[in-house]
Amino acid sequence: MVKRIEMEVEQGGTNEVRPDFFREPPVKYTGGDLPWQWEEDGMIATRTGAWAAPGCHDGCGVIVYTDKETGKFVKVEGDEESPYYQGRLCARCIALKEAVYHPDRVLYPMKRDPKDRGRADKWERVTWDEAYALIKSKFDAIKAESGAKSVVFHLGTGRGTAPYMTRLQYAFGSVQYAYMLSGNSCYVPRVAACNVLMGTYCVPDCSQNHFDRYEHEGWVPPKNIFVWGNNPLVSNADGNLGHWVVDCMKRGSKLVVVDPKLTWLAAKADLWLQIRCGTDSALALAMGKYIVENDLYDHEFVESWCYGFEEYYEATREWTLERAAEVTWIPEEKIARAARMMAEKPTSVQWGLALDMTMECLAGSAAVVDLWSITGQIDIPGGMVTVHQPFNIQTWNPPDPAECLTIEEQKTRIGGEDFPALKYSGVVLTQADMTVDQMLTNRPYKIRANWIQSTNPLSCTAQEPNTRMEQAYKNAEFNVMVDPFMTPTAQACCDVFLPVCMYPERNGIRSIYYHVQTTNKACQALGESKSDMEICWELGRQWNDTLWPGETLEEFFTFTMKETGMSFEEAREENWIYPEYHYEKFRTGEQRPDGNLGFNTPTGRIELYSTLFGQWGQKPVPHYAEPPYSPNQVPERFDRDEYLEKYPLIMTTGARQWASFHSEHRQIPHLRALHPNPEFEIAPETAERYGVKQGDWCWIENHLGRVQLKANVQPVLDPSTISLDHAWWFPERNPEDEGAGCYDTYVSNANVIIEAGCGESGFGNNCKSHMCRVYPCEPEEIIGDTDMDKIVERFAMNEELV
Ligand SMILES: Nc1nc2c(c(=O)[nH]1)N[C@H]1C(S)=C(S)[C@@H](COP(=O)(O)OP(=O)(O)OC[C@H]3O[C@@H](n4cnc5c(=O)[nH]c(N)nc54)[C@H](O)[C@@H]3O)O[C@H]1N2
Ligand SMILES: Nc1nc2c(c(=O)[nH]1)N[C@H]1C(S)=C(S)[C@@H](COP(=O)(O)OP(=O)(O)OC[C@H]3O[C@@H](n4cnc5c(=O)[nH]c(N)nc54)[C@H](O)[C@@H]3O)O[C@H]1N2
Ligand code: SF4
Ligand SMILES: [Mo]
Repeated sequence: MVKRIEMEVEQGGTNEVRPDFFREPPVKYTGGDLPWQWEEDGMIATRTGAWAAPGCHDGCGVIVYTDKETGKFVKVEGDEESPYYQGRLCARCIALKEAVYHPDRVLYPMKRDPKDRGRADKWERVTWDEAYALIKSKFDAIKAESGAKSVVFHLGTGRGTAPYMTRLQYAFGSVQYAYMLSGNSCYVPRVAACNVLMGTYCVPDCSQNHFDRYEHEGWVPPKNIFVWGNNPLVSNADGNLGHWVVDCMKRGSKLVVVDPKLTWLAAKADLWLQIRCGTDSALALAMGKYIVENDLYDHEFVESWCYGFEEYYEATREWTLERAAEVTWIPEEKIARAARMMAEKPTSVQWGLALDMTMECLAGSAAVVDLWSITGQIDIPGGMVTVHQPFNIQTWNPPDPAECLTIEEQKTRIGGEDFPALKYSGVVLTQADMTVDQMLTNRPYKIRANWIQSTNPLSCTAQEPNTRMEQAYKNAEFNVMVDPFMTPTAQACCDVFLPVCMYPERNGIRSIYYHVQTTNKACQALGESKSDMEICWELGRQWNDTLWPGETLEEFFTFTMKETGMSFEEAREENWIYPEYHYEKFRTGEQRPDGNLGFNTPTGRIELYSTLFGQWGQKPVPHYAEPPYSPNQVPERFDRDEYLEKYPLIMTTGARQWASFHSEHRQIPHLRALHPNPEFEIAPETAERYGVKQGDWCWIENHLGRVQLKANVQPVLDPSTISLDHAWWFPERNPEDEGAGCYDTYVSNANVIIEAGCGESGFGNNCKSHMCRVYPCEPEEIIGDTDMDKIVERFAMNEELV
């Protein structure tokens, strides 16, 4: 049945991770009947993109209303004309005013003697010029003595800052762009898997590439949508608005949800696969085997456009329905039904973080890429459409280091040589765990300073924050924080604080995959706060002004969006710009820089058998690895039976919440009221078994320590599994407690009990599958419920500013 494929397409793609070669089709669609700014009821209405700060992935189209007389922020509303968002808005945007006028916003640059780290009372106000001069002199001295590589630049999850901070670090000369999540396991592994196998990235086609959306001629809704390890209604992550899934369901799409938890979407799904945490790869392999053996795959697509089908099939051979059901705990007939639905056309997959958060996540994501490839879903209406940055605008990816640094400088990137897969994510990051190791051990050389912008590793990003991350930062002689709020990381570890402004107070460019939109300043920034763009531009020009063309920041924006043929101001007038979208680009040569047919991979095809993985000494075909901590195994250094007797429960963490973006928004009264305390979900029978009642404060414990969260007893999880909030800290608590104890940073932070470490590709971690036990806290240990009256009082808007 399975035959070896002969090569028909041109070979020799490059797997370029930066798809800068794409020439946009000449057709551009701009839109909106209303202009970018107008007057309404004594207010000025400004159209903008709601990216950050405060943080969100999605940058929805909104209208910010400001007082015509005072210029002050009044309210924000959804932009109904915006094709992407169509007027939808979630709680975090609705509560924006409380963030803008928050009493705890830092409004002036500050410095503190490193010997006073942890002391809230020791910050001293300085001018921007003083702050820049101090940073420049410290960084320059370190560069002269130890090389620019000894300064690491840290950024958190995707927000508008990345291309500016990386340009700043390249202007200084450092290649060390770090992200402190163990195994860099957010989004970049999925992107790397796609780039390695397909030479491009792809997303489900919910019509978002077309400015006329669901009306677009030629678009059809997916027959089936798989929501796999993702909760898009809450997270709106990675360029997908959760509403689109529902919009497609209304137009007939069926839904398959792969999730250990009965989410809102799972409850509405045609098929819910309640998977055991960390076993997604086994499910994908079994579906693949079923599809091949039942002759459900797309013969034309596989024969013409895929490489290594035979080897792929071989890799799935052991994954009988029976074996997969044993490993994943999903009944055989459901796996078979899912496989049949996957093979129907068009089917698309909205995947998520759970696929990144296993140790062998690259292999797991590859197994899913293989499913949509062998069933021929690629670049067809309603299927998996390939995307890139429109007009090559660098608003998400950083600039290519090759444009800015010498080859020698580029080679110093921590983990770069050890983990070649890293650079295939398109974001040229260091390997997180090696970076922390080096910060801790000074080997092979000391990391002497850190620039930390838009990330809060002690409360959120880093695993083992209390025993690794904090010490790692403290081991450096000079740390700079750039954030709108004082955070535990800044309070415990930093020496200079640069305050950033909120999104209604800044200009910028928002673009992800489908369109370009400017972020438009609607009101003056409070105090002396500045945007990330301004800060990076002002300081970066002092190091190397050739990297920052233009006399003003807006001229620099015009430079970065030059392929639109418009200036920043002209683009603002147009509201949003969509390039014309083409399907099936692999059949027309649009998928490769050399214009040949096929895909931009070494074989010119989708590599079910990955020649690159092979070159790097990794398995070229997808495979499954049991999580390091699971009911079936624990690392060898433990006695397995003893460990599992002590810590019998599976623990997943970090399922997104409506009221917060990671560690943010805990200080916003209306949002805190929606979710006032750190919680974990537990099935009723498990709760009963461990003497836990609804609302009990409990310890969740394993060999790394214990954290305290409140029980939410819900029949949404298998009795074997509990699900913990992540990123909890308590901004209302007094930072007078010195050091990392400030804001009770480690009391309820799930990462305290998640082991740091990555898989063989350099990607992957244990955040969504670990082991633990649960027991109620003794009364005297309980941190106590959040007193909302106190929160409302403590965080009332700053009346002097409103
Ligand atoms: N246990 C567990 N841990 C996890 C996860 C999990 O699922 N489970 N998820 C992980 C994932 S996927 C990620 S991406 C990380 C996220 O980790 P982080 O990126 O660190 O998350 P945040 O808390 O959103 O961001 C930190 C800071 O950015 C500031 N900020 C917001 N907007 C801006 C801005 O525009 N400019 C600047 N300069 N600052 C801004 C906020 O005030 C906040 O203090 O957490 C990871 N941690
Ligand atoms: N409101 C809000 N939105 C956010 C964020 C936020 O903090 N708050 N963070 C942003 C960031 S940085 C990211 S990366 C995205 C992440 O957004 P998503 O990809 O949606 O990630 P999660 O919500 O962490 O997890 C999604 C689902 O995976 C399930 N899950 C847990 N373990 C497993 C498993 O082993 N297998 C499978 N198949 N499913 C599992 C969870 O139950 C959950 O329903 O959200 C972004 N958007
Ligand atoms: S997804 Fe929600 S919070 Fe994020 S920008 Fe859009 S409306 Fe605002
Ligand atoms: Mo993330």
